[in-house]
Amino acid sequence: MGEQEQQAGWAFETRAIHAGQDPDPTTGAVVTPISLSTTFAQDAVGQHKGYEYARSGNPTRTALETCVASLEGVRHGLAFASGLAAEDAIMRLLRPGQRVVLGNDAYGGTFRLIAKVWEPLGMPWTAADLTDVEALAANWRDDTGLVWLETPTNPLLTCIDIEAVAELAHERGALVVVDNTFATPYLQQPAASGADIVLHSATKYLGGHSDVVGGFLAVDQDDVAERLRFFQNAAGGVPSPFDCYLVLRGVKTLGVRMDRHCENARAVVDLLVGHPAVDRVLYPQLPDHPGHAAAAEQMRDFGGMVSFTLNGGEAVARRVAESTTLFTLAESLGAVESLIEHPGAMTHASAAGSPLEVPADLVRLSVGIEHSSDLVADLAQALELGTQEGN
Ligand code: P1T
Repeated sequence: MGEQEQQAGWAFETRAIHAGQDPDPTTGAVVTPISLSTTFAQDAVGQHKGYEYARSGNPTRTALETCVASLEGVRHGLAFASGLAAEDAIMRLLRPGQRVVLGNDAYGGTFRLIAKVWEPLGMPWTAADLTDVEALAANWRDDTGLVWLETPTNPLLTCIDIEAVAELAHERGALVVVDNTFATPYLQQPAASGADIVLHSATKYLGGHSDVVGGFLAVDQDDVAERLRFFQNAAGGVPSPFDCYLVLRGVKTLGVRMDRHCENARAVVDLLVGHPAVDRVLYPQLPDHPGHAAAAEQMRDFGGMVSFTLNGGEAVARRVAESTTLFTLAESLGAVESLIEHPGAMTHASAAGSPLEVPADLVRLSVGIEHSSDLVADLAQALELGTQEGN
């Protein structure tokens, strides 16, 4: 059995630790070395050991690309300097005149890239409710080149039926991008449901420790991967070897971290549901949540992100976000420590006035892996404080 076939037979947790990460053949080092060389010796002109120049590829990046591609169940992995650098490479697949259909809830920076950088260059875009595939079909425009969805979405955590969207998009000749940042490949593997390109902000759960910015694309089709790899090298938005090492280290514990994130999120949801200060709780496990059925079908568990709206409106939402002590008021998500934020004024401020604008009374939690009782107590006192001060 070849090495790749053997690795493909391993379970997720085993591949996270071993795929692409054999002991170093020269020293036996068990941990993948951080290979800092920017250039590689050639035996004769054009004769090399697989590496020429570090923007085009370096051994630490190869280890990361091999590992995460294996976790997503595809043949090709491409690491980038940030999630947005990865997204920018995707947009380069389009020709002027080709349209992007973007889900009507998505990270503010993704909206900004598509609407403020690429639309002026000639790529039109429209926002769509991708939970309604019939409406998507009815409103389909022939110039559509890409359907771009997050599931669960940021920050409303709506879940989209990837298979249904992919079937329609492929019938009509468009590619499907699934941003898998919130779910991670541990909870959901979009390529198996028909996604052509699986996207990550590796800054989040893959890295997992709030100490590295990175992006990742996982692709099965050779021709799509080849074009993206050309853009990765030609435009040069690549991560450093140290960044690759940090993401690779994070990925080793992805499964155990995600189990705890999900468990802690449930404890937080239990506090929020029925709390007098809380209006709506947005979490895919809740039976009345938009896309709950899709989430139950395509995800192993429901993730570590929880959003909610407050009865007292924006002022109370801001005060609650400012009243926690253990949850840190900060942008970003997906790391071991718990974070709280006000998307309308923070991560999604760039979407104000657009179809992707988020509710002003919304608070988003990235539930970390601290002990759940401490998290619940912190949030309970913040809800108390946030509402009291409003009186
Ligand atoms: O920050 P960067 O690594 O460039 O990734 C962008 C990105 C892409 N996709 C999703 C779903 C994201 O959430 C992000 C970044 N999001 C935040 C910083 C945030 O706090 O929501």
